[in-house]
Amino acid sequence: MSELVLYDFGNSVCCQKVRITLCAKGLEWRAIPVNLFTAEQYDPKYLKLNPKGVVPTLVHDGKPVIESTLICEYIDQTFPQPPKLIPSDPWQQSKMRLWSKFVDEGLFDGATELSFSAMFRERMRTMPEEIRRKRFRNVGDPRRTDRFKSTYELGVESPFVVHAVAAYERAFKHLEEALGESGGPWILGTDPSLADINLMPFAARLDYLGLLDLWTGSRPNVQRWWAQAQAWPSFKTGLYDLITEHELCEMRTHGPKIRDGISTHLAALRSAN
Ligand SMILES: N[C@@H](CCC(=O)N[C@@H](CS)C(=O)NCC(=O)O)C(=O)O
Repeated sequence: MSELVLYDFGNSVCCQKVRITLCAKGLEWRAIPVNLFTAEQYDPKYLKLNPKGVVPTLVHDGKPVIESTLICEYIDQTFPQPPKLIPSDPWQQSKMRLWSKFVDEGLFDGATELSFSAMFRERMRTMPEEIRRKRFRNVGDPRRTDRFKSTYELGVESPFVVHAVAAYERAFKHLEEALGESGGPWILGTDPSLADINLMPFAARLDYLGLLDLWTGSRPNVQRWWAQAQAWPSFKTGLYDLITEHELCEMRTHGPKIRDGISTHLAALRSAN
């Protein structure tokens, strides 16, 4: 019997991708929490497993796998029991991987900036200076420090929040079209794949922040996809059920405070296009 250990952090969107994948494959795992707010990700022992100092890391029988997109692919390939989450047809595979790219090339940073401007910023204000400095620290990615600092200082007026709004707009525009072409209910057609799993935590984050309808209001295919995703048992067990009441309450309380600012950015973006 193989052992799966997931280095994990509560409401992390990247960890949620991995947990949904594990649930979809019917796998059990042992979670080891890494508290990002007390800098546990920079513990030298953890950095040996994940040199970027980020979660998730999956350790399978002693072998560490990093990067959530790669972890999800690793799980599907290592545990071949149904459901198959990577399609076997190469063209379908390329369509599936397009969604990993949407996430890794914009949506992940976007979700971080929106969450940061809405709620982590509030949390950081009340932190002791020493801990706050550690939050700005990074292991070799000065772009992340720039983003964190800008959003900490400027909130919703940070240019990185504008980039976040644009990344979500590109993704949802494409999703509406892709679902129209595949006929749904999932991105590639009749079965859920890693394309859907990749996207679920990013839609969920907007939903819990009370912002999702800004993007889905005029997109009926996306609305149907989101309803279907929420009803999928692996979404419930891998994401929704693992969010604490406190985390849900934090998102629901702080999200609406940035809604007007986000609407303004979105309107400006749409009228410029
Ligand atoms: N590309 C990485 C990104 C991982 C990542 O940045 N995870 C966030 C949590 S969602 C993190 O650990 N951040 C570290 C921090 O906030 O200090 C992946 O997909 O695994």
